Amino acid sequence: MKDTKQQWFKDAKFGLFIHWGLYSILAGEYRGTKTDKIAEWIMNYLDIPVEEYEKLAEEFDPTQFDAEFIVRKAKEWGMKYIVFTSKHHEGFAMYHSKCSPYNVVDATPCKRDILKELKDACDKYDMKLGLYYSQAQDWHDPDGYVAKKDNSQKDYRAYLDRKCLPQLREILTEYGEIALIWFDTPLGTTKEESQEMYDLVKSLQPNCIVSGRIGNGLGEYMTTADNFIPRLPFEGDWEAPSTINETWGYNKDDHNWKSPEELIQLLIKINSRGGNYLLNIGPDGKGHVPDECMEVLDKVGAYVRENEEAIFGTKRLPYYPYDVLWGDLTCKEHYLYAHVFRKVRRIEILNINNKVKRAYLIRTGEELPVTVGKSCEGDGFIDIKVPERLEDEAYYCVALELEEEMPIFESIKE
Ligand code: H79
Repeated sequence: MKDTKQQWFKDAKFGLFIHWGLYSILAGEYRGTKTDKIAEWIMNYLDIPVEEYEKLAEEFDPTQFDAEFIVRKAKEWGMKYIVFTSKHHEGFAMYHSKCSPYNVVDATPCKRDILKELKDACDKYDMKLGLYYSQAQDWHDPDGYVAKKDNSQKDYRAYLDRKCLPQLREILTEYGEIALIWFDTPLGTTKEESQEMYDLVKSLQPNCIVSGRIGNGLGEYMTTADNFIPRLPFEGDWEAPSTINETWGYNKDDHNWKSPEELIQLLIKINSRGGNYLLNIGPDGKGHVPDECMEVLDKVGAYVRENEEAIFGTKRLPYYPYDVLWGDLTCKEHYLYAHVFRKVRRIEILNINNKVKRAYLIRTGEELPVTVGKSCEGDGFIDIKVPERLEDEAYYCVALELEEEMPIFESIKE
């Protein structure tokens, strides 16, 4: 079972992923050829030569990027941490690296240390900042791995010593406290090499969490596959990295945004199974986040903020053999939370052998009538009457304060 030993991570439940790099300038199209694959892979997928791709840096001038605005928004959406791509597979550092001139200060006209801007904003608004770092794939360094290509002639050790390890050292020493390092795609990294990276992170910042994808089983929490979640409650610390549309890096042609309702349901489902939802935005080459994306997140954020007590700090729901058809459940030690996603007149919950002290609508705090009894089939049964004015509404949450501590589904264990 994975354990970060960091209470903030266990409580967080909702985080913001930011994918931003030179690929954001291309926005899914290179010299008239479009990619319908994840847009940050465009260099690899369309075989763009390094000498061509690296010229993009000369165009990087994100006049619309405002770190404080993004951090304020994440806060407003109820998110507890941000993970930012300090270097993606393309190899371009989004901070002022001293060991590779291929970075956002030395190779661009804007000369802005984006990581510094974000970290300052996070500190100002008391937001945790974690960093994505592509440890094995580096399509710019001649000895970095490239997925789906022949890597047999690479001197990976030389790349590790020249770029990966020194850059990890930089991001962990030059920018204050870093909440976590989000490694990705270890490919041919050996167990010893993964261990070396792990030890380096911990020697520089013992409280910095190492994500699931460092490779060779070493991470401190489980990262699910991109856009996948476990079907059942899953023990230990875990996180589901997910997209709002179908790409991580900005793609101007991808307007397939999930609705606020879908995203809220996914968040609650992930939380009820014990995980954190790490939801991605991809700013464009100018640093602007698409308006449609912001509008969707504003609506998700309104639900999250209103019902924060039923999200932040919740625990994995004990295994429960039924889904409720009107919504979903989350819980804490003495609370069960009914997230209502459909219009209903009553909220019925089966198989709860626990006394309910009171039920209240989180939005207003008003108490709702609740009956606890046995169903005709003999199961424990909770029945909450929804106020008439809410019968035509959905997306609200009712809290049940419980007499005894969870777990509560005792009849299932028999
Ligand atoms: O950062 C995001 C992705 O870029 C990264 N993980 C998330 C968080 C990631 N790295 N590798 N993968 C995802 C697997 C990707 C495989 C493929 Fe492809 C990329 C399959 C389709 C696109 C390259 C391009 C190979 C086939 C097409």
